[in-house]
Amino acid sequence: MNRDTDQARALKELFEDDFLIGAAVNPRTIGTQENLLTRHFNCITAENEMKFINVHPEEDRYTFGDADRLADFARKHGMKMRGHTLVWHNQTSDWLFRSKSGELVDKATLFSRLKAHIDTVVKRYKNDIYAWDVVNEAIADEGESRLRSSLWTEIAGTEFIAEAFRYAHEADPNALLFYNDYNESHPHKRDKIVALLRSLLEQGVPIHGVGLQAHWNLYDPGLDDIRAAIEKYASLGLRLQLTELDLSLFRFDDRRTDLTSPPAELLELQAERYEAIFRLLQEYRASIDSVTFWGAADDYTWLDDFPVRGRKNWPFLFDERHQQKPAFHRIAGAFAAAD
Ligand code: HAH
Repeated sequence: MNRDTDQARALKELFEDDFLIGAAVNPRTIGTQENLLTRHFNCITAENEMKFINVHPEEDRYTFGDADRLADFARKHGMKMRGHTLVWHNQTSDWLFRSKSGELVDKATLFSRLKAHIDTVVKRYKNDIYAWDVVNEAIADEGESRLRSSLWTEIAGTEFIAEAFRYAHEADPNALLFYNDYNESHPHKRDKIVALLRSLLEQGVPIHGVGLQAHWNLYDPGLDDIRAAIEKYASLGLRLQLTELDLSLFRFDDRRTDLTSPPAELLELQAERYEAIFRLLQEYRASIDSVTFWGAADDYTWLDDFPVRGRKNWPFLFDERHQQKPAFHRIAGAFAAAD
């Protein structure tokens, strides 16, 4: 087997018959990671630059500079682009929910503002973006109530979800529209997500797929839970995409912040788990259209500050110098043999 960096096949080529391979990017990483991104990936997502607060800080002011730069990068390199995200409880401008005097607005006002936002953003990128995360993380993690409490539910109950999909579909009838969430493979939350999706489909809401964020770690979730989740979502007739894949070396609440390089035995576990995950994803390639990582290489990951601030993490297939890690070699070995 050829393990030479330059001659190894690109990730996007290993899976060209299966799914797109994406990476989240930002204005800095399209520079610092340009070679890696263009060699191994055929799709990008803006990490933050298309979120509500980034593009629409005031009612009468849109700020598209950074988002445009990322869309230009995709176009220049012939990469596809996913849009992230139109409705979320985080990183959303407070003005959206309030009148000039600071009171919460009524449902009709919220919906007309939401429609204007979605219309402007989705139309602007209709030639660049083929799939949108229309609603992000609306389901509650714990407990029996289905939806997460937020200003959205406080003002508009459950209806904002269906409305957002309708507005997005009107703005770009060609875009594929996704509901996106994390802890998507944990049975309790999974079943609530399935119930939401089923009810949207029953109402005739234009929804085409479910985004499995896939913020996973070496231990959790189990492969059986990932498989069961894929089967349940796929059984609804929806398309599946992994939208934010990363494999943390730590359990979620591990507080250790002393590591400055990744222990070899953890990189080996990570390699085994990445191989097992990609084997599973390939089994379900008929339902899965794309696998996007929430970054590209270990020099930059949101996990360095989440959920434990200052806990350096190494979640990807490429290291801090953009060299292939044991996990990349495992995948390359496992999937090159197949052709
Ligand atoms: C995601 N939340 C968001 O979708 C993305 O926009 C952001 O840049 C990073 C991660 C994930 C998340 C989680 O895994 C656990 C708790 C809260 C949020």
